[in-house]
Parts: sequence; structure tokens; C-alpha cells
Amino acid sequence: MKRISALQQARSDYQPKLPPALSAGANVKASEGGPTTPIADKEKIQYLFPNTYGKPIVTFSQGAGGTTEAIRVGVILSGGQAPGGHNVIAGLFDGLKSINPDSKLYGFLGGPSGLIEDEYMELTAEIMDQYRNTGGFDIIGSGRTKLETAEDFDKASENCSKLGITALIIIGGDDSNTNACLLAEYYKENDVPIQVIGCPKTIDGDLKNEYIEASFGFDTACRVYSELIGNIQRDANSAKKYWHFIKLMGRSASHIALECGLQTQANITIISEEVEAKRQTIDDIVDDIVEVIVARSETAGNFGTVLIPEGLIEFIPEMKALISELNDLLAKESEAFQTLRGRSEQLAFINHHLSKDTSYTFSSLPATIQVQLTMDRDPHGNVQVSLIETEKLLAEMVALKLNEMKAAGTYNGKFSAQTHFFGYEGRCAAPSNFDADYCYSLGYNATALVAAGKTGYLSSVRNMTKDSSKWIAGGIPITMMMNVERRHGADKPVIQKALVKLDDAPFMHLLANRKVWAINTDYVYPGPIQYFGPSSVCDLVTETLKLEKGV
Ligand code: FBP
Repeated sequence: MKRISALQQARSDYQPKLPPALSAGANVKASEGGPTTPIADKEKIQYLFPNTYGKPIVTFSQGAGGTTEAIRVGVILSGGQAPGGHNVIAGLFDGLKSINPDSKLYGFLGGPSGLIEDEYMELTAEIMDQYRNTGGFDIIGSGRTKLETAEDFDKASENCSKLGITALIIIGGDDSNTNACLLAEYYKENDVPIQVIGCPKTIDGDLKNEYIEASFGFDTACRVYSELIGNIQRDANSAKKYWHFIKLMGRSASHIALECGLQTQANITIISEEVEAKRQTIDDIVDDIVEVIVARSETAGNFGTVLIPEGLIEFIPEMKALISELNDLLAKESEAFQTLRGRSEQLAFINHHLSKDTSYTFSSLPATIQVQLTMDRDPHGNVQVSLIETEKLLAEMVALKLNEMKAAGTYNGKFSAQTHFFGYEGRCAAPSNFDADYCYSLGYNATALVAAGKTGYLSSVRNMTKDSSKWIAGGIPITMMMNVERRHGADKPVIQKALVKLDDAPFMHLLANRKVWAINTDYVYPGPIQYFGPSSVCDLVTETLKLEKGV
């Protein structure tokens, strides 16, 4: 028999909590509000989604209302891993069986490509039981292929109809759920009898709004990173000899860095959205860090922590311009670029093609960062920010500046840096109670949306800062979260990405405490996620959500 850890064994018995509406099964009563409108670009969205536009918000309550027929549902995991994905699938499975024990759940393998290439497995009770409350997406795998063309949509419906599937659940982030909505619209328009429901996933925390309180996985990932940051801070405060530069995942938004900063009270937490708003340069950021290091060297000592959001580089205006030119250049000249021999030829080629300003920015960067900026793009032609070692760049630039100050007699401390990148460490952690409960509820709730005949909706469970007896289950029409954005030279309807808002409570709380946390050593050590024990340590909610909800 396959060996599993003692924790996994014990944790498999955990029964996730559900909103009261779903406690007697997924065949529930649906109440509908009035017609809805998108957050912006009303006419364009209405034009592009004539069949799924303006649908009402759905709220569930106990009592039968949907179908009791056996349903066949397909599920896809899309994009980066996030803790709790297996529980979404467990919730789907249990919800479907509660509607009718003959219902079936099929998992398409390796993400959206599995649906197009007809690679799937039926998820049985025996398989499901091995994955309850575990981290990872390995039950069926995930991928970043996009479902976006009519050809993909037709292939998908062909493969679904072979299995008798009448509903697809897409577990993904803002882009995958945008595509879920396009798919729902296409099937409605072409009378294809397949419903499409999305579930909000991403550790990055940037798929949220008034109705989607959080994307799943954010809670657990931030707790894992905060545990590690807390451990580093204990070490720093014990040895008093290192400054730790810690980069934290989050492709674009800085929610993870902000949450970890709030949980651990690190000395410096950089927020990309603030850097952009203040139009800061790299030198400005370095100066800010240096100021704190110098001040602490005179009081607390020569140690501290700096949290750096993964996406920072793209929010620094000068770097944004450089990256955008590089993306275009590497897309246009990819053939010529591939024929160049060696790094020095490639760097010379790039410098030659860049505009004057961006070429200056490029030349001022250390060689390692220049190379990282020109590495392979992601499938959308964007630079892969997780591969750019911003933490090393900043540590190097800070060291240079401090050396200059030492020579000028304006700094007397000792500076020694350690760099870290936390990302993959947290994406597949065993879900916290929050994510285990939230994910199971999202999946179970998705089956209720299917039973209620909905399509083009995102599964929504709200009021998560309250006791589970107060959680609200329902569905939000995806078109309601959309606007039109310029993407790769064309106007596209997309779910609006939620960046850190500089006038919202979580950032304001950081701002109010920033100076004190910088100079003092007011570290908080969150420790590991607790799965067993008092509710006060097991049933936590992120600082972000608490501050957003004012609790
Ligand atoms: P999703 O938005 O798909 O959830 O993925 C987010 C993320 O974890 C980012 O934080 C990170 O930049 C990226 O994935 C890394 O991608 P990959 O897994 O392809 O290396």
C-alpha cells in the first residue's frame, strides 16, 4: 500500500464545513435578484455576451428546487496550483451524489488541454477519498493551455457529449474564468446543452470583488510563507547579522506580500501598486530600503527583513517600458534572436534595437538580470516574472549604495544579505481549515448551480469571516465582473484583475504601522498552520479579509 504521512492520514477524516443552505444536499432553492450590469463597458459586454449578459445574482436556501436527475459533470483545473483544489473536486463529487447517487464526475487531465484532447478519468469514491483535504492538483493535473477559439469550444463539446456530460466546472483564475464565460456564451448561442460554471482559484488573491471575497489558496499559501518569514525573523533577531530579502509569489498584484507583511510585521514590505502610483524608480526603492537599514544600524542592529512582491519589476515605470519593448522585440525578431551566438551577441542585439531611454535602463542593470529579462516568454508572450531575481537585484544595489555611504563616512553599520524566493513552497500545501472549508463549499455549491440550470456563473460563498452558520451560498454572473481591456494590441472582455487598492483597509493598516515596524523589531511569528486544536488557532481568516470586512 502507498505510504502516506501521519498528518495526511489523520487529516483525511476532516469533514469540511458547509453553508447552511447546502447542509442537506445540493438540491436547493434558488432566489434571484434583479438584472446585473458589468463593472464597466456595459454596451460592449452586452454586445459580446447577448445570451449570458445581465443574469441575476443567485442565492441559495434550504429546500428542494433543482433537478433530481442523475447529472454527468466534467471538471478542469486550470493554471497554477493553489491549496484546496482537491476539496473543490470533493465538494463537487459529494454535491453531485447528494442530487442523485447515479451522477458521475469526470476529470479532464492536465488542464484545459485534456478537454480538447479527450484525456479524462472518471472520479470514483475510492479515488476521491485519497485526496480529501490534501494540497496539490495531482488528482487530475493542471495546465495553462487556453480554451479560447471556436475550434477548441467545438472539440470540447464533442468530447463532453461522448461522455454524456452536460456541465463543465472550470477551476481557475481571472483568465480561465473569462474563458469559462466565453464558453458558456458560445454554447448558449449554438444551443449546445452544456452548462459552464467557474470556481475562483489563485494563490495570488487577485480574483475577488464585492461578491467573491477571496480566491481559494490565498489563505494557505500566505500562512506557509508567513510561517517561513517568521522563522527567518527569529533567526535574524537571534544572530543579528543578516538582512533577508524575501521575494514572494504573486504574478502581478501584491496581495501576498501585503498579507505576509501584516501577518509578520516585517521591517519593510514593498507594494508594487504603491511603487507605480508614486512613479518610483529602482533607485528610489533602493534609497527607501537604505534609509531603514541605516536607521536600524544605529538602534536595533544590522539585521532585518524586506518583503518583495514577485511582480514588482513590472510596476516600476522605467522597467515596465523596458519589458514592454523587450516583449515586442522578442516576439517580432524571435528568429533573428535565436540565430545569435552566445549571450554577449544577444545582449548587443537587444541594446541596438531598444529605444534610447530603455536601452539606458537595460544597460544599468546587472548582467544576470539582463539575461533573465530576455529569457523565454510565457505562452502569452509575457516575461516570466518568477524567474527574475528581483530580491538579488535589490540586495546587490543596496550593498553598492551602502558601500558608497561607508566610503563617504555616512554609514557605520555592517551589511550582509541573504536572499529567498517563496512561491512553489506554498502552492500545494495541505489546505488550512479556511481553504478546506471554502473549497469544499465552492465545489458543492457549483453542483447546486448546475442543478439550478445556471451557466456563465462563478460559484460564490460569502460571509467567510463569520461562523459557518452565516455563510451565504450562491452564484455570480461572470459578465458582472467584466470590463474591456487592451490585451496584446486588441480590446478584450476580461474579468477585472483585483490589484491592491491603496485606499483600502489592508494597505492603510500597513501604511499606519510602516514606520514603527521598520525601526522597531516588532516581529510576529505565526508558526505553522494548525489543523488540530482550538478553533482560535485552527479557524483563522487572513488579515486582509478581516481588515476588508472591518472585523
Ligand atoms: P495562477 O494565476 O494561475 O493561479 O498562478 C499564479 C502563480 O502561482 C503566480 O503567483 C506565479 O507567478 C505563477 O503562477 C508561476 O507560474 P508557473 O507555475 O507556470 O511557474
